[in-house]
Amino acid sequence: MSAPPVAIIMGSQSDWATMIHAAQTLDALAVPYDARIVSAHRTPDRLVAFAKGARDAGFKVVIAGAGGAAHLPGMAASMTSLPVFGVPVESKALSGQDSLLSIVQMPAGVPVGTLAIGRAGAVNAALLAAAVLALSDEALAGRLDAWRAAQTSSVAERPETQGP
Ligand code: RP5
Repeated sequence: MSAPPVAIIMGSQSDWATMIHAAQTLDALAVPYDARIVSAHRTPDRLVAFAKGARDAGFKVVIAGAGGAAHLPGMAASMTSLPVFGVPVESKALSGQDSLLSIVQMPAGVPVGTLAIGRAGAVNAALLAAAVLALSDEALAGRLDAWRAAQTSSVAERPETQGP
């Protein structure tokens, strides 16, 4: 059986609080995905097996979230030609600056599309993954347009006063 189009991989269970926002965004767009814990440091063999087999498994796009010394997106990208979007998870020690810098500065030849730190990056990684899939899926392109239109219509013209 073919894998769903999107793989969401993350370095730790603790990353799920961030990466669930990618999953929920894909849910909203009716894009199937598989979410897995794949650590570059703690489960390197699992990473190699996943990344080397991802295309043959049927995945089309990989979203990889990790924090701290965040090697997961880059190492995954080194072993697959699928598009890889990296999400820097906000770390406790350095607020995700370490994650961002670990992911973003890839050497020429091994691309990782790096998103913002934290929830915004996870949501946008899912939207980018959907946009890639929508290149060959008219129905999904329509759902993406509808998602954007709903976002636009949810923005009030003027701010409401809050609090006492
Ligand atoms: C990274 O180390 C993970 O991606 C996670 O963001 C970070 C901390 O992991 P835990 O110690 O919470 O498992 O590999």
